[in-house]
Amino acid sequence: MADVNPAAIGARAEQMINTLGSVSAEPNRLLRTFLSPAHRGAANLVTKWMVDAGLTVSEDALGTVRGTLAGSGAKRLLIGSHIDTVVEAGMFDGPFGVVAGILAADHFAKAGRPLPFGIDVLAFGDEEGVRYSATLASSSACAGHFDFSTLELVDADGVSLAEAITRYGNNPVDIPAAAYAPGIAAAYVEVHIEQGPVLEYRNQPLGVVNSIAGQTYLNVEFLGEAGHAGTVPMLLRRDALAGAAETILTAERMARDTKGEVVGTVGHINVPAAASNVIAGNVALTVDIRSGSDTARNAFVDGFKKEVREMADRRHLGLSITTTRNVPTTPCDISIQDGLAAAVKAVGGEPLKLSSGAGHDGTAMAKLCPIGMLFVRCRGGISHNPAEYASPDDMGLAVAALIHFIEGFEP
Ligand code: HGY
Ligand code: MN
Ligand code: MN
Repeated sequence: MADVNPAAIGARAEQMINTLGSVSAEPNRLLRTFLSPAHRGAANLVTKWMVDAGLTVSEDALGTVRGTLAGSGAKRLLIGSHIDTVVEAGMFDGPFGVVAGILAADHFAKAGRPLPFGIDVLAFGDEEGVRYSATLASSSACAGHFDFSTLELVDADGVSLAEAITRYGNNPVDIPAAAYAPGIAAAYVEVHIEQGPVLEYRNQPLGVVNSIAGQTYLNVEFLGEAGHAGTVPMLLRRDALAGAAETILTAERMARDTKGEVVGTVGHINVPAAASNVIAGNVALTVDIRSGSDTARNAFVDGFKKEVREMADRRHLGLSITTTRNVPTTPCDISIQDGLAAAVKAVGGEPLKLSSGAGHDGTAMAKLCPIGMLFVRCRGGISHNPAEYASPDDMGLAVAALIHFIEGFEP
């Protein structure tokens, strides 16, 4: 690929990432949630980049921006990722997959010779699931399996997803039109930062993903008895926050005991009537449980629920545990893995295979077509953190590898 200059591409990628990274709901931290004004701003910017790259751009009812480069055949290779972020996010998680797709499509648009298939670059708006408890709404809609019951979910301000769609300028009745017709999508490929330390540890810029970890999300709520912090004897308390604290440590201990097979995280806790001098009567928390093995994850969930129930009984706490997400491990297509491995080699890398502990839109897209993922090294393995960083050189190699993959792809 004499006409591909990874260093120049990497410099362009860095400039695009920095520009997109400045589109935020807040001045002092990066926050872009689904169907928010910041999402609109990011979608407008991505649209401009896609038009500049010579793509035909459309947008569906869930705000997915789709840039199409027509090919001589009807099938399309889908390349995408998400432009929504977590709270106080890094700039690369999601956006680099969209930027990489645009730069690769730009390369073929300028090559002047049509590929035997089209390319669709997709910018999804709901991968992180920050605004609504469900997630992957936009990629699920493209893949034809949107869950219409999620339209009734409400955000922290009580705005339903249906209302958010309307406020964004769209109409929920148009959601079915977002789905790809059967037989059009040949494959879905996502380029994403690794969000872990393996590539850096192995001194490799790129890696090929073999599977995306399964996830179980539990919402755990305790009902105790609110009381005066100064007057209620310790033995007479039904302290919901102390029960929640024990639950957090139970998740951590049980996950550590699996020696890496399962990871468990409590990242959010809510104490509605929190006050320093009040024994908490009601507390809710979320538990994020993941594993590359569905058997191990499900066994962990059963054991964890049993321990939490026994603890709640001991503390005389009311308890409700609801499963808000249960996603099986998603394997990446072997032939796509092989194509990406050949592409990594072509740009001078060693095609390490990694499983992804992070979730991705590929999980939703796998119900539509075969999927693959290319990982890019990120500094310190840090992600979901403003310190998240991928070098221009590594990003340039990733786009060069993606271009090589596309050149060898046979739908
Ligand atoms: O949670 C995840 O793994 C993804 O970043 N949404
Ligand atoms: Mn993320
Ligand atoms: Mn991501």
